[in-house]
Amino acid sequence: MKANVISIVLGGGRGTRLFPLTDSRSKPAVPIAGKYRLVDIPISNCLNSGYNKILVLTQFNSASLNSHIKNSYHFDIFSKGFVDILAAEQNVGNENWYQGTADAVRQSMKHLSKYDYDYILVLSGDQLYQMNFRQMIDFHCENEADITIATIPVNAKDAPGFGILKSDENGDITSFIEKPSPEMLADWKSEVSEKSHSEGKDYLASMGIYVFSKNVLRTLFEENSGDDFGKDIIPASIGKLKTLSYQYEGYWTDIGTTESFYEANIDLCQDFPKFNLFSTSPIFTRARMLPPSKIMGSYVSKAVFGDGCIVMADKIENSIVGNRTRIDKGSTVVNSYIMGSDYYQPTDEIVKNDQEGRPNLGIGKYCYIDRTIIDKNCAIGDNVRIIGGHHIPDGDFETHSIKEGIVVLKKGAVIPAGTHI
Ligand code: ADQ
Ligand code: ADP
Repeated sequence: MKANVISIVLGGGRGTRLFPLTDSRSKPAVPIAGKYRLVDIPISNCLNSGYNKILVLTQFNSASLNSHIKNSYHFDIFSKGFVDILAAEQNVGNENWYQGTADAVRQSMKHLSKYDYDYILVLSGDQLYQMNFRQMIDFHCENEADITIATIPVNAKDAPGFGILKSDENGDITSFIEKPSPEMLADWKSEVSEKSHSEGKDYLASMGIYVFSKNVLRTLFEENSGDDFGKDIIPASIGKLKTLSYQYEGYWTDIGTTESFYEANIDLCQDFPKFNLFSTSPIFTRARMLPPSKIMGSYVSKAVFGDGCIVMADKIENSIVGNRTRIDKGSTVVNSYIMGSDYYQPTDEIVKNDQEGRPNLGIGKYCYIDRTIIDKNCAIGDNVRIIGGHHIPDGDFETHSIKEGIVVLKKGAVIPAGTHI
């Protein structure tokens, strides 16, 4: 029998690691892969697993998140399904923003009381993976666990960025350290398969995906005032509650920083991306009724296009071109992620801008764009060169930021003709 589950997507703290993409929107609303939003990933995993009661917790309730959720996820009235947003600032002052992952869930418990559920599935909002949660929940129920943590083998370089654990042959977690230093891991041994050991993945990491039995979580919150699952709640449960490791072997990556976000997007353009967009388990998003993309005279290789694009560029390579992107003739876009535009400019506006020398939405003529993320609704004039790379130092400017060699044009930025970045 299918367990009665409510899913909670942790939609993000202040999202500073993704700034400036999170400057005017909450993290779950950040566009990925040319036509989706970050939040579509955990929501699609839930829906594909058969769980359709979903709450998204976010620090601020941006208009784009609201409209995306409202317009994307409609349920049959008989299904009892929903995707609702709970924003921290709706009920408390700014200083009472969710203090951490556990605090976010703790503050939402009063809203949960109106729903019927036996298990809570807690998910991160900034991970790219396809996972059937049904198998994890069944594992939790069959083993009568109090808490089940999804885990994945990682290597020594990545281990300090995660919660690292040891488990016994039954999957019982016997110790857990949140973000251990390399010294702490010196003589650490996790239970991983021979295959994982042979790939150098000797440490078992928490994926930040948890199943709690309903009353267990209530009691934990009553007895523990900690704000974080990884730092406080999980370590306090080891040895006291039946806390199991559910090992996952598929592709999973954290996309919480500008660099990991960029890499995950560009990987989608490769011959065999680690994350399969073309899978039988669909990623749901808003149905936009846009026309197909039109490409004229361009050399295109390893490129992923959203809908409704008009492209006359010379060359597009190793790049994602998001919905409604317009790229004029003579331009080259390589190793870049263009998020696209929210609307088309009317023709008379385009003509007027051309006459008065103002850039139009999209990318003008004879531009060269490399290693750049272009947020939505940017207008880039003719002969603009934007070339990212590790040669340029980090910085924050009016129209763009530079992080780890990746140039990020801010939403709605207007880049005059001839600009070089
Ligand atoms: P981190 O990913 O570092 O470690 P954290 O940054 O706290 O943990 O975020 C987990 C998720 O919750 C992210 O989606 C984040 O955006 C969101 N989040 C953070 N603070 C929030 C808040 N105040 N309100 C709402 N959402 C918030 C965690 C675990 C580790 C584990 C890694 C796996 O603590 O043990 O290894 O996830 O990525
Ligand atoms: P996406 O989900 O990719 O952002 P949408 O189809 O949701 O695309 O459209 C984005 C939003 O842009 C819509 O809410 C739409 O109302 C808004 N929009 C439409 N025209 C304009 C405009 N001229 N200026 C700014 N926003 C606009």
